[in-house]
Amino acid sequence: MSLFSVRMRSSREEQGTPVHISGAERIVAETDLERVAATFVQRAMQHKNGTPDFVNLSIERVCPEEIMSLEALPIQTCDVEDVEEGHRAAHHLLCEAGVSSESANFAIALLKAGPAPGGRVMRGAVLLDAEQPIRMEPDPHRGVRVSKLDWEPSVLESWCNGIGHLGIARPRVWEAIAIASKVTAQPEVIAELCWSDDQSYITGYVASQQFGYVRVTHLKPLGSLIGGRVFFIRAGTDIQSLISRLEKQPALVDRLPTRPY
Ligand code: PML
Ligand code: MG
Ligand code: MG
Ligand code: MG
Repeated sequence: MSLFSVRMRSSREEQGTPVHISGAERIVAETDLERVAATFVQRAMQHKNGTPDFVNLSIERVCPEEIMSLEALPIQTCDVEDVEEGHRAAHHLLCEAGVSSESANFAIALLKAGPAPGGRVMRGAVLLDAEQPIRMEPDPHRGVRVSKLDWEPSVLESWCNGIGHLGIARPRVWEAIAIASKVTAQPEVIAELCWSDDQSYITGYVASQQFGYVRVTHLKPLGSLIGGRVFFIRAGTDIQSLISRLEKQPALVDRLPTRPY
């Protein structure tokens, strides 16, 4: 069976600069290509953050032997009252995972202000040194876009059935878990911090192999278009090698967490 990586990203031009609106990723069988491509076009055109004037849809064959097998991170939820408490919780979780207090604070401030130059959102993630607050991604406009990943369909189905009672069996959550599972599986990555750039969505997460995917229920004010991802990396990391795996190595979540959710 042939597998294909299908990717979409959309943007609109503002004062001569393309501003990221949305993106999506799947790895699918050839027989599913047309259907998935159509849902991505629909998703791009109907995004809550606005109508794009540029949509890039790409389809690329994936070599099954190259696929990295991933275990889904287990989920926990940290309920907080407001943004301030959410940021304190995220800071605490990051420090427990091995990130320095300075780097954690820097990342939170960066996602609050908009990580790209001019306080804009980035298409990809920031790479931040976990010890000192130094950005390592080569292009701060673009960042590092985690790519070529998906869930194995039967594993996703079991996952949805298993966490049904939590009410979070939705694409936004399982796509974020796939990203966090691929990112934290890299030995150079200690943790990830994320909150959405979608103005209607305020829950974000801190992910690490140590604690799993910890949802923090309030990380930004409702109505804010600013969000993104920060990956905290070990000092001395070979940045090009890490970026190449995150962006190019196909990966499938094909195992449920061995620990309970
Ligand atoms: C996004 O929408 O871009 C990221 C969503 C992160 C949080 C998902 C969740 O509710 O667990
Ligand atoms: Mg989004
Ligand atoms: Mg996004
Ligand atoms: Mg790791």
